[in-house]
Amino acid sequence: MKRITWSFVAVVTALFISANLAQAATKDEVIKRGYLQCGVSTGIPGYSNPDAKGAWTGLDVDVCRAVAAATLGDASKVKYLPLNAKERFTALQSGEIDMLSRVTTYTLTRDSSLGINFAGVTYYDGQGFLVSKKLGVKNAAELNGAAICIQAGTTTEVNLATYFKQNKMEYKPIVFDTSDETAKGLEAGRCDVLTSDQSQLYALRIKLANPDDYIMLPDIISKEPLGPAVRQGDDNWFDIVKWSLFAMINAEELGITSANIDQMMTSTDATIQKFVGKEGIKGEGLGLKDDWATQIIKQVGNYGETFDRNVGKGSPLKIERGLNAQWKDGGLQYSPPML
Ligand SMILES: N[C@@H](CCC(=O)N[C@@H](CS)C(=O)NCC(=O)O)C(=O)O
Repeated sequence: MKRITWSFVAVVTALFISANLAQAATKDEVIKRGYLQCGVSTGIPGYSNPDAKGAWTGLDVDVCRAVAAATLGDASKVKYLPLNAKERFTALQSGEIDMLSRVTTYTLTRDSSLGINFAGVTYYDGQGFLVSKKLGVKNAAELNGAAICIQAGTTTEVNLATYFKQNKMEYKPIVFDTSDETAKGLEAGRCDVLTSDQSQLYALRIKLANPDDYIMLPDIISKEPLGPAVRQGDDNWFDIVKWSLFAMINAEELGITSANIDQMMTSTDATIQKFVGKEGIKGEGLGLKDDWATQIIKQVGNYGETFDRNVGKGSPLKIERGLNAQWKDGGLQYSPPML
């Protein structure tokens, strides 16, 4: 009896210790290593895209940079790992990356059965259709019998099947592993239609030799809230990624920008003082330096700045804020308060 009791205590203690070790692991590893390993796409302009010299930019890239600024005090300390849709979750599960920031839709199945947690929404999206003008169709209801290019291992595949079944239509899926192959499939006429999250369709269109030969249909057939994900079992790291994104969203709401952050340091406004780490819990709750949020804004900018520069009016994509506007402006971007 006594032995059973002791082995029970030993197991519980071991579980408790391993849970705590897991909790400390990712942040400590990143700090020890000196850089963050961030999983991104193989190349989607505006979201995560390398230039000719291999320098990465994009909205998803800026989330990696924000986490590096918060954790290491330096947004440039990131190693980007390009991953196609099929590879992305394994890379996170195996520990090859510390976080995934790659146009990835937050769904029940992924959040509950892959050992990962979504840390928020960087971009509210929906699935659309990019169609060759030659096809002469005006909306998705006219796509019966079309050959449709699509990427393997995505929510896109599932939504497409559901949509066509519900509408009693047929289609021929032409499946590729990377976005470049998918776009080439459209250009080569292997398919008449390319379907994906609408943001990626805008991004892929600018990569085509003749973008004006293709039109975006008005239909949106799904909800695609895209956001960063981390491994389960490391609550501190989960909080760091979650609050790095919240800090960017909050800063925009509070009017804190990369241009005025230095003046904000001397603000007497209580909410701003908490944001810049002069009052309140500062960095303690996340186990970071008190200037963690300040560094994000200084080095990366607030959510609105990164949206505009990468995908919005200051970028070739010129995407409207739409659902991604602040809640006060009729959008869905809403951060819990940093009190
Ligand atoms: N949001 C969807 C789709 C994500 C996705 O992988 N989209 C393709 C669009 S073609 C892409 O970005 N590919 C980039 C790549 O393979 O690197 C999901 O999470 O399943």
